[in-house]
Amino acid sequence: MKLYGTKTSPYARIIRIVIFEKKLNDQIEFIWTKTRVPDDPMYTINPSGRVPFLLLDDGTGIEDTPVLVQFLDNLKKPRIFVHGLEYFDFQYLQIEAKARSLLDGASVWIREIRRPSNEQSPTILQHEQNRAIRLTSYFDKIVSDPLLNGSINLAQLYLFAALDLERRIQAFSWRRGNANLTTWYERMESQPSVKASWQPYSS
Ligand SMILES: N[C@@H](CCC(=O)N[C@@H](CS)C(=O)NCC(=O)O)C(=O)O
Repeated sequence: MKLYGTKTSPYARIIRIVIFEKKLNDQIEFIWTKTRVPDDPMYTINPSGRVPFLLLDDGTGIEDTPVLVQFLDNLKKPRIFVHGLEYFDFQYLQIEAKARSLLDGASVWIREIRRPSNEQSPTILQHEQNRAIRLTSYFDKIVSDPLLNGSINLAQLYLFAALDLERRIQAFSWRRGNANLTTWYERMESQPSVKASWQPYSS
């Protein structure tokens, strides 16, 4: 199996963490790729062109972070991500949804920053910055919740991957005023799977 991702994709980072958590790294080759390439031959097997994308040995493929987490977790037992929590625990589901909102919003923010400056929308930049401020402040208040500190789950990974985008968005200075979140992020950063999944953006 091959996992296609870019070094800058926070979603690909999440799947890399999952692969290291599940100790599947000897079965899955990481392929660093480029997205948004016109006429990319990959579009025949991955029509959306999005990463992370897992190419299976039978030539078919899987995309989308939550689907990939379920697939990989099911591939090798015991399951550590899929254990019922995500189906029935609405408190957990809400935390996961808000963490995903932070990541999705920050991803829109980066896309806007990366456009030529005369094409950037100040309205979108401001909107995403405001959303990120509200959500990081929310998470600072609830980050001691056992769901964000117990056994690893997708909510924690969405939140971590979103906060990690401070490396790419200068204005995303979420640490200021969010001491609890800062401590939480630093603990996550020191986890072996999180460390193993790290890539510098430049190389
Ligand atoms: N919903 C998807 C989002 C993945 C996504 O947006 N990936 C970005 C990179 S961070 C991408 O592939 N962009 C390329 C494009 O839009 O063509 C997931 O959860 O995996």
